[in-house]
Parts: sequence; structure tokens; C-alpha cells
Amino acid sequence: MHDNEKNILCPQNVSELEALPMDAEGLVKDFVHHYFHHLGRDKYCRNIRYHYQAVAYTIRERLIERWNNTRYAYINANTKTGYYLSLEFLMGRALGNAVLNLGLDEPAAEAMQQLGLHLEELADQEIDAGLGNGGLGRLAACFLDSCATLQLPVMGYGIRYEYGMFRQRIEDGRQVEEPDHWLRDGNPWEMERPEYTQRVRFGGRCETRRNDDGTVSYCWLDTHDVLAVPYDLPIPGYRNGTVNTLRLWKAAATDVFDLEEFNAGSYTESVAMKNEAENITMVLYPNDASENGKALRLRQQYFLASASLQDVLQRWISRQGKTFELFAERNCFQLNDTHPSCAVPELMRLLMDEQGLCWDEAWQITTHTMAYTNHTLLPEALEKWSVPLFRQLLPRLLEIILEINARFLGEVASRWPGDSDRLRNMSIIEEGEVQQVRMAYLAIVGSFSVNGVAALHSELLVQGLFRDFYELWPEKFNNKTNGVTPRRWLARCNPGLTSLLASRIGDGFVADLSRISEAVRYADDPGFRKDWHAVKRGNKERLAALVQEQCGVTFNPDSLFDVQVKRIHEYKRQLLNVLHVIHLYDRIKRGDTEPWTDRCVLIGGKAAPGYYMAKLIIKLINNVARVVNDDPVVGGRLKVAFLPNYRVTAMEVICPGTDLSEQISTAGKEASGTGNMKFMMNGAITIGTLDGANIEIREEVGDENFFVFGLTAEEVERERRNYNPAGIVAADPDLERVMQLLASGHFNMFEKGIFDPIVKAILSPHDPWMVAADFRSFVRAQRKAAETYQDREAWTRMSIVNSARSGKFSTDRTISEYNEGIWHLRAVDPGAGS
Ligand code: T68
Repeated sequence: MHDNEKNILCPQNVSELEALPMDAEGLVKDFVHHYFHHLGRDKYCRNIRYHYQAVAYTIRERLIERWNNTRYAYINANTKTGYYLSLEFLMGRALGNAVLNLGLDEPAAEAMQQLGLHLEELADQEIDAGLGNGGLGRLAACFLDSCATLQLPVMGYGIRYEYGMFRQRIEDGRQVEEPDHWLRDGNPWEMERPEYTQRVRFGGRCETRRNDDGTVSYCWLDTHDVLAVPYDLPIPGYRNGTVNTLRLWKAAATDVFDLEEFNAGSYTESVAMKNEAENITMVLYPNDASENGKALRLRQQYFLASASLQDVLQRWISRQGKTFELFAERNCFQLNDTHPSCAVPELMRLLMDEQGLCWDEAWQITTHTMAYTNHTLLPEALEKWSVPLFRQLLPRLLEIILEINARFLGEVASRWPGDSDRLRNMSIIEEGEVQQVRMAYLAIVGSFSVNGVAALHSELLVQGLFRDFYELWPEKFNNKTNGVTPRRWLARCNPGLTSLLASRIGDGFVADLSRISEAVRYADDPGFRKDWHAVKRGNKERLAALVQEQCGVTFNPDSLFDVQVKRIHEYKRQLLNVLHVIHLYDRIKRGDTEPWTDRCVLIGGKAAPGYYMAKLIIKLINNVARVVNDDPVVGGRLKVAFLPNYRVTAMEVICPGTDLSEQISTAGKEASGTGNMKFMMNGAITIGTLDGANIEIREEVGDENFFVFGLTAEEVERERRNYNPAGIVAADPDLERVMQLLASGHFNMFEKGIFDPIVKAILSPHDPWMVAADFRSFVRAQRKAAETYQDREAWTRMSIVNSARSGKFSTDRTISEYNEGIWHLRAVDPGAGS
């Protein structure tokens, strides 16, 4: 093959390739090819799994074309690139999303029909990619969708966990965790890229060497190395020809045996050592809000940071050579919380030890490329790693961190001479019995931008947790209110509402959600309201079917669907929700049912496996559900269900079918929330505290379209000082009866005393979540919601307004702000110039 003009393997000839057809006929042809020739199945194979795989490969090759074109366009544009570093990407399913974003929904449905199949039934075969815990991981997934849709050159870097978020089963009302071996049947969406394998080092020791020319060089010796093998996932933009990349690293053992061990005859032990290396990417840690300090978790974090940075540097050097003057101008790393913050010292190490830059050059580059996003104010979630652990696992990194700290404290000392309290408070190293590395401080010192995820959250950060740093560097701090992608969270999950909206305002809102505001003027149109109600009704039937199948509880779609789905955590106050349910039950039992609105309460979410109280709350919800649902006196007035194994795919059915969205965290504790936005976009009305992004949602829809209740963040802190829950209970007969029912064992007749810890927690003057404080105001807001629901026209109007005012909460807006305020990337259209 010498004739370059005809050689299709030559880069300049790739556009000569004939593009794959995008019509039903072409899809059928390729499906048939994959089914018979690639997968080797035939007409006797009746397993639908292979039908799914065949359609997945058919779509995948259409993605690959655009994927390559996007890469060429980025290389040609030679422009700045962004990297989103995250230990979690909660992607959910890929097929339906790819079909939607490629604009193939109609031809693909038609093609499957011609084959006697149903696209949605095949799509249901796909296992969620559950590589995340909750909001933070799902935000990363929504961000990738928006970056691709806005045609921004952004690459995601994460970990390819063999086991994602555990599957939750409910046994006797309690959570049971099961491993999620999501890759068992293979993953048609990933592409292994062994040619870009990196080597990551652990352990060993450091040595400083004085060179002949008087300079010193640092050596990291006797390390235990692990290979990082990349697997790429395509991230399609919405109908724009762009396909970006999410690169996930898998750990693999090096083939180099320890020769001494080998010669000593421990060949088998040596092979077994492979496990230790490969364990690094075995499992996602299921804690969403507390750190457990496990060495394996720190290994994961460094593994991601090191492999990703080496990958970026390797690409840089192959294209620009070993010169780094322009590196900071052309690269930007967004750290999704402190989890990947080893990237700060690791970039320093790579630039100094491997590329020969001096400290000041390396520090200049690092502090102009790193940006850090904080997702929590809860002190128990702030990452700290013990210095001894760091020294053992990453000795060279610890040296660099200590040097960063020494120089930083010098800066603090010259700004505030003699202020030793401030030095202690701001030090990256926390003193104590065991010294700890404060990862948030490391991230702040090493970054040029630090952002919170909703207005209140960002404000509380600079007033509280990061106050000293804000005084030093006010210009670093900023807010980027979260969003969700309207592709998955409206167009894909709610086709009924999407076509109704499109029939009046056109379908431009899917790519530009600000345009959904044009629907406001239909809020008073009786015909539109009727259609809107009918769509909601259909979605409620779909949700009721899921609840019936998963929980065995019958939900009547004419009732108010009241839903709280999110991780189970005390600060999110599922308990407050349960207290309200018990209160409604108590009203029915006492005959206090005038006026009444029939209500179906759905609660779902996973508890961290080691979080005792959260697991007990799940048990309580299930026990209350059983008593309520089995009581013939209650009948259809109240139904309660706990949905097992809440995940992305469940939310796609839940949010379109919800009337009332529960966002009831203790004010000041939920950084933003994003479920609140998915519900709003789909026409649910929020009952919520003035917390996180709820505040901004209320600002958008107006007080009359939002059921607000509870103490404000400021009031919470003020009232905390003389909080007296026993007094509150004694003064509120409704709450007193609820507590009485709980304490008397009414919901645990045969399990004596199991809920005592819950009763005790609510009655404790030190209850950090102040459940009793907000009970009365919550009940009042719930009553108002129930009354409003009686007026179908009024409710539907509110529903329309909520959806129509959700434009701000698209991640397209969020990402535009990241780009304008932090990244400064230029959009690149792969179609242009080809
Ligand atoms: C969430 N955080 C916030 N953390 O709680 C939520 N944590 O308010 C916010 O909307 C969302 O982030 C997006 O900004 C999380 O989801 C985790 O999942 C997590 C995982 C590991 C360790 C700590």
C-alpha cells in the first residue's frame, strides 16, 4: 500500500468514507449484519438481549463516524481543551440517549418495527452504567451532554469500575446490597484503547540527588506500578455532529514479575499479586456524604489523577513538543469535588520530575490550569487523608504537598504577620494526634477558581468553611448553579410533554431551554391545559405501573402523586416526610378527613451500607407503608410505597409522573439538589425549604407556584442554640400523636423497640437536622398543596408555569457559565470546514 491517494488509512482520506445511512432501511440492513455476522445469532435465537446488542452496534457505528470527525476537527482547530476529572459518572443507559441525540428516533423505531421488534423494549434491556452515588455523579453526566451539545472540546476522565453502585433489594423492609456486575454481558458502548495505556506508581521511597551542575533532582524509587488502560465512551451532542469522549481507566497488573520472588519459587503468589493492582478499579465506594479514609479509595483517586494527567501531557508533547509555555493557555482541568485533587501535586510532580521544569514554572502552570468545584458543606464529607498513609502510598506526592503548604503558609504569614491562629486554621496539614491532609485546602491553594453549585451554597462557602481563603483571594471564588440536561430529562423521558410543547412553541427548546418560557402564555389556555393534564395523567399511569410491579402497591393516578427520591440521608429529612405520612394516617383514623385529597406517597433511595440511621429510616418507611396500605379504613385515601433500587433509569419514569416534588432538607445543608430541577422541568410543583437551588427555583416560578416552608438557613443556625424539640412536640397535638404512634410501637408490633433510636434522635436538643422544628410549617404547606390539587385547573396552571420557567436549570446554561467564567474554550463545529 504505497499509493497514499487511495489509501483509506491515510488521515487526509478519511472523509472519503461513505457516511452510513440514517434512514430505516439502512438501519435494518446494519442490524441484520450485526445480528447474524457479528453476534453470530440466527432466527432460532429468541433472546432479546442479542436484539438489543445488534441495535446498539448499529447505532454505535454511526456515533463512531461523528466521533472521529469531531477529533479531527479539534486537532485542526488546535484550540484550548477542558478536562472534567471525576471519580463518578452516573451515565444511566446509552441507547435511547444516542438515538435521540443522533436524531434517529423515528427511523430507529420504524426499523425495529419492520423487524417485528420494539425499540423501547430493546432499550429496556440495557443495564444502567451506575458509576456514581447520586447528584455529583449525575451532574458530571449531564455536563458531558451539554459540553457536546455546545460543541466544546471537553473530555471526561473517570474510572471504569467493574462494579458500580450496589443494587438495592428490600428484604423484610430492610435494605440489602447486591453487587452490580454491570459489565457481565459486555458493554457495546465502550472502546478499549490499549495503545494509550499509562503507568501509575505507588509506594516506594524518595531520594534527592545532587547533580554535577549543582541542581537537585528528585527520584521516586522502588515503586509498585499499575497499568491504567483507557476505555472510551462516545458522548453525542444534540443533533450537531459532535461526539466527545469520556475516557474511563481500568487498572491492570504489569507483566513484570518481581524476579526475586519468582526465583524463590513464588510464581503463583507473584501472579496472585495481580489482584492487588486490579482491585483498584474493582468497585465504586458507595458513601455519598462521609469519608472512611480507606487506602484503596486514595489509590483510586491518585490512579485517576495520574493516568489522566499523563495522558494529557503525552498528547501535548506529541503535538507541541516538550515545551510548556502555552500549556496553561491551552488546557484546563475541572476537579469534581476534592476526589481528584491529587491532580494538583501530581501535575507538579510530572512537570518537575519528568519534564524538568523548576518549581516556579510548574506552580505557575498548575495554578493556572486547575479549577475546583465544591459540592458540600457537611464537615463529615470533607476529605482528609492521614499523613502516614500518604507517606506510605504516595511519598513523592506528600513531599510536594508539604512544600506547597510551606510556601503557602509563608504567604499567609506575610499577609497577616503574627496571626498564628490563622496559620493553623488555613494550613493544608491539620495538626492533631495524626496529621491530616485537608484536600479541600489543597484544591483551593492549587486552583485559580473555586465554585459552589447554587447561589446560597456559594455564599455559605465564603462566609463559613472557606472564609479565610476568601479573605486572601476573593477573586477565586464564584458560583455556578447546577442544572440538568433537557435531552435526557425532558425530551427522552417525557416524549408526551415534549410533543405537546413542540406543537405550540416548536421544538427549539430541546437545544435551547430558555425558549421553554414561550409556553407560559399557554398556561391560561383551556385546551392546552386539558392536553397537559392528559399527558401528566398518562405519565402517572406509567409510574403507577412501575410501583405496582416493583412494590406491589396500587397507586390510583387520580390521586396526588407525592414523591421523594434521592439518597437516604438524615439531612435530606426523609424522616420529616414519614412524620407527615403518619400524621395523614392519624387524621384518617380519627375521622378528620374533611377536606381530603387522596394521596400516593413514593419514597426511594439508597443508604450508604454503613450508615445505620439511614438504613433504619428505610425500615421505618417500609413498616409505615405496610400498616397504612393494609388498613381497610384508610382505603384509597393514602398509599405509601418504597421503591427499591432507585437509579437513573427509574427517575426517567418517576419525574414525568410526579405531581409534588419533595425537596425538604434542613436549610443550609443541601448544596444544590438537581432532582428538584428534573421534577420542575416535567411539571411537578415543589414543596421545599429555602435550601440549595430550591431558592432559585422559587425565584423563577414565583411564590404562588411553589409550596415553601420551614426555617431559613440563618434561622436554623440561630434556633439551634436553644432548640427544644420536646417542647415543640408538647405544644403541637398533631406532632404529639405522631410521636406517640411511633414510640408506642404501632409500626413495629413484632419488632419491639427497633425505632427507638429514631424517636430519640427527633427529641434530642442536639438534632442537627431539626426535624421537629419544621413539622408544623411542613404540614401547613402540605395542606395547601392538597387543597390546591382539588382545583385541577389551578394545579395544571401551576404545573405548566413550573415547566415553562425551568429554562435556567438546563446544564447548557450552567456549562456556558463555566466556559465564560472559568474555561474560556472556543466551540468547534466538526461539520464546518469539512
Ligand atoms: C451532591 N453531592 C450534593 N456527593 O449533595 C447536591 N460525596 O446538593 C448537589 O446537587 C450535587 O452534589 C451536585 O452538585 C453528592 O452527590 C456525592 O455523591 C459524594 C460521593 C463521594 C463522596 C462524597
